[in-house]
Amino acid sequence: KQVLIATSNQGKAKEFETLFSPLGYSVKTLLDYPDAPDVNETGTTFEENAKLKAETIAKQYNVMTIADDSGLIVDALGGEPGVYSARYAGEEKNDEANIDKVLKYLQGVKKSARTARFHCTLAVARPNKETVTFTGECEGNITTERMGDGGFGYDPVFWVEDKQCTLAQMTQRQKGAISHRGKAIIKLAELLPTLTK
Ligand code: ITT
Repeated sequence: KQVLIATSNQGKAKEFETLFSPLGYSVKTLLDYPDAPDVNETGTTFEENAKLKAETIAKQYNVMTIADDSGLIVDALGGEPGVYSARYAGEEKNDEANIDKVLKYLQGVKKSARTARFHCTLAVARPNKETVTFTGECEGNITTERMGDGGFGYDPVFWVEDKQCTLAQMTQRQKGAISHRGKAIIKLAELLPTLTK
C-alpha cells in the first residue's frame, strides 16, 4: 500500500513517513518526483491551498494524492504568519529568518500573551471524485529563544505546556502524537481504506 503526498518539504516528508509506516503505508513525496509541476499557493485559507496542491498533483499523475497545508497562528500577531508561514520573512523559504521575525515582533510581549497554535489541513484528491479534507491543531506558546534541534520550521520556538519542552525537543514519534499534523493524519487514516476504494 502506497500514498503520494504532494509536498517538497523535507520536514513534512519525514513526519508523514513516521506516521504512515505503522499503518502499513509506504510514502512517496514530490521529492521522488523532481519534474512535478510547481503549485502556486494562491489561496487565502489552509483548505484552499491544500486542495490546490492535492488536486494539481492528482490530475498530473492520475492517482490519489494527499496534500498538507499548515502554518503557525500567533494570537499577538493577529493570526500571522498563518497561511504565509513558509515565506514569512521573504520570497525564499527560510526557517531561520522566519523564526527571527516572529521573535522580533514578539519582543516585550509577556509570556501569558504569547499563545499560538499550529494548524494543519490535509486534502485528499482522487481522480473524478470529490476532494475531502481533514484538520488538526496543536496549542502552545512562543518562547523567547530557540530550544532543541529536532523537527523543522518554527518547532524550536513552539513550547508545549503539557510536555514542558518545545516541539524541537521531542522525537518524531512524540511530536506526531500531539501535533496538528499527527491529529489530522489519524482522522484521515481512519477513512483511508474507504477513500482508496
Ligand atoms: P509544501 O507546500 O511543499 O508541502 P511548504 O513548506 O511550502 O511545503 P506550507 O505552505 O504548508 O508548506 O507551509 C507550512 C509552513 O508552516 C512550513 O514551511 C513551516 O514554516 C510551518 N510549519 C508547518 N507545520 C509545522 C511544524 O509541524 N513545525 C514547524 N513549523 C511548521
